Amino acid sequence: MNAVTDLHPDSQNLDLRNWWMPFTHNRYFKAKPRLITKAKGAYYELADGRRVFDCLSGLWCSPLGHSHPTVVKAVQTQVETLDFSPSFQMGHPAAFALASRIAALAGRPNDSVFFVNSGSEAVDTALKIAVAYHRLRGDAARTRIIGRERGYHGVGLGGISVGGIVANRKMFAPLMVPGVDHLPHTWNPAQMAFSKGEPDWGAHLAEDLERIVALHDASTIAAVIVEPMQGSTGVIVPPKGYLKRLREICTKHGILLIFDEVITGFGRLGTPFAGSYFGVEADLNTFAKAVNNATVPLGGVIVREDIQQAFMSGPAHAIEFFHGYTYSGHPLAVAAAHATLDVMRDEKLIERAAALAPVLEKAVHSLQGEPHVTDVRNIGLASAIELAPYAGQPGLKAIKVFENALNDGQMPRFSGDILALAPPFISTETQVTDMVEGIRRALRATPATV
Ligand code: PXG
Repeated sequence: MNAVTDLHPDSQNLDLRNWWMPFTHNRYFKAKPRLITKAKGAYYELADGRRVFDCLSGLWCSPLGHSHPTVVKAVQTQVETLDFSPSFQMGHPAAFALASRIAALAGRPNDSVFFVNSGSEAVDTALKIAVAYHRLRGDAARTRIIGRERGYHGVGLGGISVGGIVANRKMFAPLMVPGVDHLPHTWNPAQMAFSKGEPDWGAHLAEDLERIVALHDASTIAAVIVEPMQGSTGVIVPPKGYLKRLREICTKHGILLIFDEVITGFGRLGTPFAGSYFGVEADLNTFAKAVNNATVPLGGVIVREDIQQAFMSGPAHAIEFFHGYTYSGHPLAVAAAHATLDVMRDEKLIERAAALAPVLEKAVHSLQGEPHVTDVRNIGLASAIELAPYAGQPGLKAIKVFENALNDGQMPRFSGDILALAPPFISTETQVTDMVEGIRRALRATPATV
């Protein structure tokens, strides 16, 4: 029996049947369970006691590493002080302070922040705000939304409609939001394989938005939503000038631009948000994950001041936006966010992510030429390695490499035949280079055929 198949000492007694696991090969997993029992700093501890390096910062969400004492203390104190506070017609001070803090960090101190509990909710909230905004301004025909192929915007009905991953869409086609078009994705291996950072080729792909506008007329289009860097489908980095061009076309036609910053928000590119990295400002920005180091679910939407003001026209006693969640601005999530932002500021972690980015770039691109590797992509403290699939068995190669990596003390993310590496901001340079060496060994240990 190898180490992966026998990770839990009590696996005989643990009943794995009832938890239907999300985005997981449930049958494969339950035959070969991989159980995590603890986490501290940049490492997870598996049920057999082995420590593995957290190569994706959880699921892109734990840049401080795990159980940072400042965050732990903040949540402990909060649960004893105010464990829950209704946010419909009541409010608690820390949530207001957090909204101000996030707006300031985004360099948009007058903007509003709407709190939700996940990236999926943030996306659906942003789409609602965009469509309602146009209607409130008397532009009610602006209802179409433009997403992008290979986009991931969570699993809400809005998010899968604008998203561009066929497996997430095809089963649910009758439930999807009507009136959605998709821009082409920007990954073209013939033009950009093994590019470092932003590829030189591909800015012209933004012109496809003009084609969609010409097809439907700008007067029918509410918003364009894109991830500044496509995370889930394997760190697809925007070509130089692409996002700027999207911004120009949106502005020209009165279309709102939504950046889904669920992965890029709070430092992943070495800047607070991707907008500042690319020098392109969106009208609405979604966020989640790293905002509070994922200690308690939290997400949100940053809303440009005048967009929010468009909602403020009825009588003052009337609700302006019929939307919200029981847990919007949950005190524990908010406390974890304040603590996370304190740590990011005090330990200069966003600067550290920026400083580690070239270390990751150099290390991960040294995998060019290793077995199976057909592309390496990177930006900020994020990277992906594309593998040649086993003939007729898509996805299996990455599972094999992942299993070898886990046995080597590294826990990368695999999805399809892509591995993603986006280590915590607290990582040392050595941990980053060791991570890549572990992946190299895992690639070499993986057979060419099965
Ligand atoms: N938007 C973007 C850009 C995301 O990356 C979501 C929305 C949805 O967030 P929630 O909190 O509803 O899951 C995401 C989530 C991966 C991976 O391995 C990525 C995500 C989630 C889980 C795994 O790339 N992104």
